Amino acid sequence: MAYRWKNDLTRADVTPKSMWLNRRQIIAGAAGVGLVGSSAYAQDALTPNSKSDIESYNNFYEFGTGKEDPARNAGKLDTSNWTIAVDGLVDNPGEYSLNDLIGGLTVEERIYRFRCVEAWSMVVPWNGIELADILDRVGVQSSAKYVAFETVVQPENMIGVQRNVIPFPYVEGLRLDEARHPLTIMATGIYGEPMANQNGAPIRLVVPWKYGFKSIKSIVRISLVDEQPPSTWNLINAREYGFYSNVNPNVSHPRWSQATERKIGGGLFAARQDTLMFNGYDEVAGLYEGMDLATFY
Ligand SMILES: Nc1nc2c(c(=O)[nH]1)N[C@H]1C(S)=C(S)[C@@H](COP(=O)(O)O)O[C@H]1N2
Ligand SMILES: [Mo]
Repeated sequence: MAYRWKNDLTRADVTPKSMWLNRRQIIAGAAGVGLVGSSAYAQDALTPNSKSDIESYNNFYEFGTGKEDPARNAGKLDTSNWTIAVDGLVDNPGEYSLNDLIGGLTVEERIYRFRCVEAWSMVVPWNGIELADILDRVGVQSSAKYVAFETVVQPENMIGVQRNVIPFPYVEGLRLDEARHPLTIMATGIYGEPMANQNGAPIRLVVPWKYGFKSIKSIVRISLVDEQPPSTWNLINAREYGFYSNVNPNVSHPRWSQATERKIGGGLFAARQDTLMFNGYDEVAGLYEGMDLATFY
């Protein structure tokens, strides 16, 4: 399968097929109109960001609203003896240790493009487990339709929680078929090492075709439910942040265009790159057949 990636594959193999084709199209297109510089730009769109980019420019409001705040403050997050409550419509509910939840499951490297709703992006080499494998372990009942997630709250360790910058706990959700899609992972590492606290240690969601805020960090609860669960940014401002939040260059945020993005790490004068439908992961399109993607944003 295209996205059952192994660590010993080449960069071409680890790039999602749609992105690879897309890149060739971009290069061919650029050559056709003589834009020599543009092929370098297309190549850059697929090059993983440095570890230091990924660990120093973050959104994690529990540790403050500035991009440098999480790197400065998340050292206080206590990740020892981490447990994850699994509840709702499951055969095996309970308070799982990390090892009980994911021990023995296949950890893969996934080099994913990551697009924040604020119109910046990165490419991140995650290490993680398909969420579907975890769902199989806990036994999802047939009446379940959505998966809800919740982030840890450690008020004494979280300056953003002390200052009440947004409502906590941070919550997110996916439709069950989105959660089961092979691209959806629970990440535990980056560049082959345990992930830094500011990236959502010890375990966070990664849904590469959706805006970054869907990829909830430092998860302590997974609930299988039959109704669409609340999601933090939708609760804060439903007009600006939908439940689905699929990356879509054609649907502007009320306050800015989503047609292009700035890749972090490119320097002040780097060209913006085009944002792609589903962030380039066209293989998810079938999940939304018959839905008006301008309405279900
Ligand atoms: N718990 C929690 N999860 C969160 C956030 C947050 O503030 N709190 N920010 C989200 C947003 S807006 C983005 S863009 C990504 C950023 O992930 P990164 O810092 O690893 O790049 O995390 C998402 N997950
Ligand atoms: Mo974001």
